[in-house]
Amino acid sequence: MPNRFGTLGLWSRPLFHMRLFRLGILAALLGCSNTPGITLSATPNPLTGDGETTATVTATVSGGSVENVVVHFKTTLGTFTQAQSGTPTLADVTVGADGTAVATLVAPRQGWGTVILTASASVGGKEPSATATLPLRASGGLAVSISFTCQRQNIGALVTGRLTTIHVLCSATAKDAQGHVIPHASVQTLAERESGSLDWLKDDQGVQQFVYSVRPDDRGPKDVDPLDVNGNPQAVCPSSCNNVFASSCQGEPCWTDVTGITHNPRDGVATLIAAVPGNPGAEIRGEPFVDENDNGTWDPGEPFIDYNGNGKWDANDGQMKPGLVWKEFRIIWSGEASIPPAGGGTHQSYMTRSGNVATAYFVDKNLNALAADGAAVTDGIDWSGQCSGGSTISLGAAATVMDQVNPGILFTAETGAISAKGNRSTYTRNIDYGNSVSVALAQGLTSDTCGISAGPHRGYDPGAPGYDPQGAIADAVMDVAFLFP
Ligand SMILES: [Ca+2]
Ligand SMILES: [Ca+2]
Ligand SMILES: [Ca+2]
Repeated sequence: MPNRFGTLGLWSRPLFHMRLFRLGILAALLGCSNTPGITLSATPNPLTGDGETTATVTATVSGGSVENVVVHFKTTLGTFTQAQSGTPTLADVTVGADGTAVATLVAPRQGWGTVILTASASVGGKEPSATATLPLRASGGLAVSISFTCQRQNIGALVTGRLTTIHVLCSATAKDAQGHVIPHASVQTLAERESGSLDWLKDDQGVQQFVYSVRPDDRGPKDVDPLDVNGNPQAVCPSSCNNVFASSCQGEPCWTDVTGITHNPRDGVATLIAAVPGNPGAEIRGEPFVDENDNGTWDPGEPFIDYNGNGKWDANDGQMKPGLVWKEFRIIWSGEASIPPAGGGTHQSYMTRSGNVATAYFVDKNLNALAADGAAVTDGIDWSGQCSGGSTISLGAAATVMDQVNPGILFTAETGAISAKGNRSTYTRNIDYGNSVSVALAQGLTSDTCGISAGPHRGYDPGAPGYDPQGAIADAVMDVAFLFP
């Protein structure tokens, strides 16, 4: 009412003052002489961190008129059902006649630590506030192991001009000391910086499902230095890799573009983490962290979960104590086929012929295999050919089915780490597609030059429950001329 004072005409001011006077009497009758205050409580305590259980958060305002008083709730973890879109950790609730305001907090998917709740309001010209803490507990008990995988391990997140969000279904299963699946386990996730987000979808009979989403403006995995044969990073791509496919190129293959960026397969590898509260002693890897540069240890800037809340990453100290059990999953972000200009390239897709077999090798700018995430056997390489001298060329197949299983980089099944770091052969698997070719020379010719074309068409967004696959691409066609026979 006071902020409307300026809009009142002179005639109404006496009336306004009368109202203030009456309000003052009312406030006095209600005990306005008390200092305005607010108290805060939450129940149940502790709260089960399963992403679904709710806590009732009650603020009680006293010491002044509660009419139209709004309590501002805030939480450090979880979300309020009363929150406005975009600010899930804030909620404004008007107090009732009894002086209380009630907010509903949906638990985070985190089974450890403490939620800190605050409530504040403007009462009787004061701004009282209160804080309450609400411990979280692991849903279904503590784990000794966790598994974590996604349905695809190579997605087209680096395709130039992509306008749609890519979705992939990922799942995590936590098991207890008896080897039983823990239902509704408090599995939380972590992703490499600027490399998409993992959102919990549901508990499917103890399997926690997450949707990994990559928006068009997610920048993607960190540009990392290529590794040498000993697995050590090298700032400059060695000249022995001037042709990345030559045997002289040892270690991780790489090339340097005109802007000075080294392109190597690990530039397209994003790491995702799932973690769950573990039995004392089950944590043996330290606090969960995203090893963006693949050196096996945490480096400044790498995302981590600060389980003990000391503000820094901690390695396992060998002590038997509670901690997080965690697992990473590495997923390749790949782009469109890197097609060489006329004359070829030594770090781009290429084609060879040996006898009557033509083989096309397709890589993206980071030398990674192309994502093939369409419906089963719908991703393929289209082949065609023509001879300049009029000979007849036949291809064994007009289309070759693309590999939808192998992601291109060889990952170790147990740890998800890149297999045999520093070994070139582990970075360039399954990039080749072959086709048999036969040429019937035109009459009078002893040889003929025939062009062979190969071009992939594929889906690069697998989709997830509730999200249709959207990304499809016809890569540029690679044309190479060979002299036959
Ligand atoms: Ca690089
Ligand atoms: Ca690291
Ligand atoms: Ca820490």
